[in-house]
Amino acid sequence: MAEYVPSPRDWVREQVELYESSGGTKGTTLRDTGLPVIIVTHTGNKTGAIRKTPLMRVKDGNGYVLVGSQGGAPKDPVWVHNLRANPRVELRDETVVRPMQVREVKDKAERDRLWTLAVAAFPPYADYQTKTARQIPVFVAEPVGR
Ligand code: F42
Repeated sequence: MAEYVPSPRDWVREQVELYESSGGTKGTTLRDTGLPVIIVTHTGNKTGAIRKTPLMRVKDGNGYVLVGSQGGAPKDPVWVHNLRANPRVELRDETVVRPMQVREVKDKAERDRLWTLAVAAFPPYADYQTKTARQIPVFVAEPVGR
């Protein structure tokens, strides 16, 4: 079994701890926005360690849209590289935890549709895109059988 290595950022690590230790009943929203958050458990592409990343919840049917915005920072978040290398993840949405397969969305029409959904769920994503020269990566996570 790989080891779980928590985020070095205090607020992120603390959100993951509260979310998971409460079984998905506490710490499930982003600070004062009240908007829902999911937890994606994935594998480090260099260390093989278990990583847990909170992201905004953007639903598309049975699937979820994962947006690598990192507040409009100049570089993609590290978890984006992890998902590209290891697309099998576990996704927690409040009390429900499911294995999922992740795929990066490259097709322009599909990305445009999902981006619109993402901005509707979390409007600051639009501002984050204007802050950075990179195109913010978008993934879909879809449930897989156990
Ligand atoms: N970030 C987003 O990008 N989008 C969101 O919608 C979002 C929502 C959100 C909601 C609540 C919340 O608490 C946080 C939220 N965040 C959101 C922030 C998100 O959880 C991440 O913290 C952020 O995107 C930064 O991701 P990151 O993977 O760059 O995290 C850094 C701080 C980090 O953990 N770095 C690790 C470290 O130790 O420095 C690296 C961990 C890692 O995966 N290492 C790899 C490995 O192999 O283990 C190797 C790394 C490599 O070099 O390739």
